[in-house]
Amino acid sequence: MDILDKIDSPADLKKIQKTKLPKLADELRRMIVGTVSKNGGHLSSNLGVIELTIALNYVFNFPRDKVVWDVGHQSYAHKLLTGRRKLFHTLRQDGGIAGFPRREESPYDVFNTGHSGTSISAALGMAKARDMRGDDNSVIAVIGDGSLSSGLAFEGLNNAGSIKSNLIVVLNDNEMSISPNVGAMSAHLSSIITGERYNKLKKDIESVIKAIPAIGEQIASFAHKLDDGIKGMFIPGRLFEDLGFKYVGPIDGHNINLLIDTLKKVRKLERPILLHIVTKKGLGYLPAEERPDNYHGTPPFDASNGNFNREPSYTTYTKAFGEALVHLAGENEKVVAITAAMMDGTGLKDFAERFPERFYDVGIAEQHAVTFAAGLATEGFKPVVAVYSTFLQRAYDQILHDVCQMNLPVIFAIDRAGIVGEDGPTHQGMFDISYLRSLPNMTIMAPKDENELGQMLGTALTIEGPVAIRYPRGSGVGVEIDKEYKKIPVGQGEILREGTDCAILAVGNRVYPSLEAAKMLEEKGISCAVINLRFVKPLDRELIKEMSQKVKCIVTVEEHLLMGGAGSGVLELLDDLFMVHPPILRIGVDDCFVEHANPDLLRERYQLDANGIFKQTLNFFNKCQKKHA
Ligand SMILES: Cc1ncc(C[n+]2csc(CCOP(=O)(O)OP(=O)(O)O)c2C)c(N)n1
Repeated sequence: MDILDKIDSPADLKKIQKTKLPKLADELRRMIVGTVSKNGGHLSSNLGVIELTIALNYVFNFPRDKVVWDVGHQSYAHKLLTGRRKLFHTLRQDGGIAGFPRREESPYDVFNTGHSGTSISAALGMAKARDMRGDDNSVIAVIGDGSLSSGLAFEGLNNAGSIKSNLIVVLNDNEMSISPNVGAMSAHLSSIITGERYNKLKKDIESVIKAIPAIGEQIASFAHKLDDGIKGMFIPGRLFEDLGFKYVGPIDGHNINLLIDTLKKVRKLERPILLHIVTKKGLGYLPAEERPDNYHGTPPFDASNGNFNREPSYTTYTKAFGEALVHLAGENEKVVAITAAMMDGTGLKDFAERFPERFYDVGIAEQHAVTFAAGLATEGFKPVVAVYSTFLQRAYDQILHDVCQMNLPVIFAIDRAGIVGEDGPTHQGMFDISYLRSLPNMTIMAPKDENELGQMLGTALTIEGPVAIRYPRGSGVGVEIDKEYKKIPVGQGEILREGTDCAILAVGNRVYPSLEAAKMLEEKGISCAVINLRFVKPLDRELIKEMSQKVKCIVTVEEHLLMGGAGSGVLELLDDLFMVHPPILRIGVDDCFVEHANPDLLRERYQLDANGIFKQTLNFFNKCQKKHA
């Protein structure tokens, strides 16, 4: 890495001759492929913006100038050029550098991102702050064509165009979201790239003119001369111009010199600019070029051939959900599946192939996905919105206002609930119970294993109101999947183990570790019951009441934040019942954002694994005993 090794800041980059920059791009690519193949991470998106990142750091004076990376999954080259080269091998590891921009990590990361569509609004805020300060630094938002489909991005564009502040939006168009991009905006952008819109219009006009009897041919040849005029009327990017932006492009996003020259020109323009660059996702690493979706967010792989190192040991929850949904949709033609640009991630690929007429990928538009589902539900359909816990946060008002208030039967299949690991605090699914539990009409379930997930989905389809099923990222526990989807009585937990000293009330993926913890407690002479709550809302009042009359302490366990979680629900319930109940320990994560690290390590750290549950329960039980002694 002859050139990269000499770069510790953008000032070092600026000393490098322009002719050597393509070699630097190669070195950055090698470094990124090498590290991501070991640590996992976002590969394809990063490989696509190497030249752009070099050009931005070459032209602008960061951190006085500011760049906001939308989603932030493409910020690796920026990290490498802005002083984090020596730490890059720690990418996404415990205590290492984050996979997304972090203000806490570097002054060159001016805004933390992780969720799509925030860059334009944040950059506009920074631009306005600059104006109010009377300063003259540049502010740039880099946003992908996929993220441009999110409502927030449109809100930002709409406001930026009318405020007329000096702001540069770089639209990185690779025609991909995670999978190929969808929607009308995406079609609009492709028509700009291919020039189809203009060519089609020209052909249409010519054929209309030629059809005019006698003089048609003559006018057509005259019209040829007006070609430039017609082009001017239908310039690419007209949409952005109408929104108040100066549109520049489309230009080749891998031509460093062209990028540098263009950025130098547009930085002088004192108005909102939309620079449209065209890039190839995964460029420079063949397996990622051929299948950019496979290497969008990837586990470690063999860099020499792109092969993935390990398959999950058991069926994942995602796969079990996808298979159950296909089965249930085969029996019920009202079942419709909706994803917000996460077809593969949420396990809907088979559904999309089997029932294309009942499958909707709405783009990165969680708010729309939920209200769209609500509309379908008013007409008697059974929409299933498959979404990651963290991204559903964005659609809170839609769940409240458009689903729960009308008590509509929309099913939320909430994947990646709980700890997700290396993607860090923007992606951990730690809040869904709190934000859903407070909503009237909402039923919330959490399966203990991949088999129960299918049964809960079947059960959800029989409930005439909104239902959320939360389940974790990754492998199930390896149980057999039943052929039939048995209905679970609504609001009923299950006793998995009897006990008289304490009772653990566990949620979802914490049920099995709680069973292990109970066994360990038994070895210490403590008799511990374990309840699979199954329903976080409504809670099983009778069972919880019965348990609390029987045991000396109660422990709730959930992979979720404590505040407002299932444990809070149990406390509220027992308090509401006006009964004298035994002391309650709530196990979960206490009031913090969970950082990036391996999920098992995080579970150990937060004492959510079997050993942690055992230790916390033992301490608590002993404390309670002393108090009563
Ligand atoms: C609100 C939200 N929903 C879903 C995602 C998951 N996600 C991460 S990147 C991505 C695709 C982004 O596409 P684009 O902006 O075009 O960037 P590219 O990866 O193609 O460079 C998606 C859907 C997210 N980060 N935020």
